[in-house]
Amino acid sequence: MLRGGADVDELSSDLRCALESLERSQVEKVLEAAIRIHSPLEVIEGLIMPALEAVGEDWTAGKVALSQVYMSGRICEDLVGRLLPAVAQERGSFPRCAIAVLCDYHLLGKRIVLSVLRASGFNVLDYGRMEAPALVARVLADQVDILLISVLMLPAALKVREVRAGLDALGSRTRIAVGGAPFLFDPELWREVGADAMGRSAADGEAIVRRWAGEGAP
Ligand code: B12
Repeated sequence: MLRGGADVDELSSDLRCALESLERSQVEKVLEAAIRIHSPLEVIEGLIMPALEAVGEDWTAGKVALSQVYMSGRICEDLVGRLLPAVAQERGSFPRCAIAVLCDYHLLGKRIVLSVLRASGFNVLDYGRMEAPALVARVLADQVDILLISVLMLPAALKVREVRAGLDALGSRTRIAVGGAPFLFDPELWREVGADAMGRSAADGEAIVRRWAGEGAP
């Protein structure tokens, strides 16, 4: 999302170093420099997200400890909260949207998607983290039109099937949009678990909701 160039490469590598060494003040400095040139969403999706993914890869390769992944996630969660735009004017009650993290504890992606949708004026219920049966019950009780599900673990992604089956069994017409790492790793997975759409970013989430709300191209 960020335009390439020396400044972006430098910012990316500075951010990754600052995160891995857990120097919060340095992370703040890099983000302050980035925000002078780019929009908050560009900074989040073009810099923070890839930096966290790189930290995750370094953990997989045994180069950093899980505590570093955890702390860098916490630092980013906090700073992203400050970067996200304030809630904009609401558009009214249609479509009724809700968002949840299904069965896992990776919460940052959901938080960003939620904030972007709210900033665009959509009234989105935040269900936090839920298991599949409780999620189905809640969606039915709230008569949700669009359910956004965020997952970062493959076993959690497979649980979307349970949500779909539970909703179908009770005659619900709720549409499901999914996002998160397993769907990025396997681009066909969203169809296999019975979702109606998949988004790679918060901006995609907004585009999906707009389309289903009848605001965009079909
Ligand atoms: C930070 C992190 C953690 C932190 C989470 C902190 C927190 N509060 O969220 C901690 C340390 C707790 C953690 C723990 C674990 N983690 Co972890 N973690 C990560 C890491 C490095 C980054 C995740 C992140 O926050 N990214 C930044 C956010 C902004 O990105 P995002 O969530 O993808 O969301 C964006 C898009 O995907 C999209 N999006 C997301 N959801 C949705 C939904 C919709 C509807 C739409 C449209 C779009 C959308 O928009 C978002 C904004 O742009 C990833 C690496 C990766 N490649 O993702 C591993 C990763 C997800 N973790 C992994 C693992 C294995 C674990 C642990 C099992 C480790 C362990 N052995 O204990 C535990 C499990 C915890 C659990 N049960 O949930 C694996 C998952 C593998 C898999 N596919 O199953 C990954 C992929 C690392 C790896 N390469 O192996 N983790």
